Amino acid sequence: MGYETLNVDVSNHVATIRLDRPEALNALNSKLLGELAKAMKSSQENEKVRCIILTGSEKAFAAGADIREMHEKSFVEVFMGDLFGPEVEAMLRVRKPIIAAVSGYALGGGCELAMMCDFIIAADNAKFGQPEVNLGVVAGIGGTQRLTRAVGKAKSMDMHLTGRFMDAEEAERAGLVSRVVPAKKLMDEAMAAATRIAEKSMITVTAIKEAVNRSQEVGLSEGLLFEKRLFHALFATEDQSEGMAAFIEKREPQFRDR
Ligand code: CO8
Repeated sequence: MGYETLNVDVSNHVATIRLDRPEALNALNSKLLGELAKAMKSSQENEKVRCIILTGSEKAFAAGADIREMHEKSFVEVFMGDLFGPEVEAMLRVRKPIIAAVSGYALGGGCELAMMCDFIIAADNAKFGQPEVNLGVVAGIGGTQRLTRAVGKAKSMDMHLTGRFMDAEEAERAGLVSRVVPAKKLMDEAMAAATRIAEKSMITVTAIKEAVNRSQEVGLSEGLLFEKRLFHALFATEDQSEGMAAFIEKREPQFRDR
């Protein structure tokens, strides 16, 4: 499928979705978000795809929601039109792992989009921020909630209230990103991680994504019960028998998603 604002490539069981609006630093307009929702849905449905990488350009992952497109909208338009609601829902419906490979600016909706992915690998030139305060608004697609869960209340308040940017090193220290790599190696590192995930059992990978995401929604005892039930349930799969047999026989496992 051809897109105007994205490039999508599928190779080695990995779909790489690249945001491509260089003239606006990949600002998220309705066209781009609509296409992203479609690309995510088709990656979910494509049996060849076992992991997804979401990335932007070297200068910008995404510099936020498109301010030019938003600035004249009224409350009634955005509220009744549920601005970006369906597109965000589409992202969150993806059950395959999504890695955000972030280089340059990830601001506002860009930072929020990266946080909707399962983990973030940052280039050493990455800059994260929630500068909506400068525009007279608050984050709208998860910033106040996901950033706070990721880095804690103090730093999240600091970021949202001052609108300052956080560099990659601070983002790693704070727990927003899982690793920082040299900008030139970003896509190689992201692809290596995605390929490694793609080799695992999709059943196990899907269960892990569900369990870790559950930890963000429920209390500890509910989360622990959910995890234990999944652990027990995986004993019904051939991939569990294969994984454990391969360890004992000192060989690589051959997972078959069964
Ligand atoms: N929207 C529209 N256009 C943008 C955006 C944006 N968010 N960011 C950059 N651009 C455009 C610029 O207007 C400029 O276009 P032009 O050349 O035609 O003037 C081009 O991209 C290049 O930008 P700059 O010249 O500004 O580049 P600099 O390197 O000088 O600066 C910055 C880069 C620091 C990233 C700067 O562009 C900037 O501050 N951008 C805005 C960042 C921002 O405020 N983001 C938050 C937006 S609000 C938001 O994301 C809310 C999300 C929730 C929505 C939920 C709805 C329910």
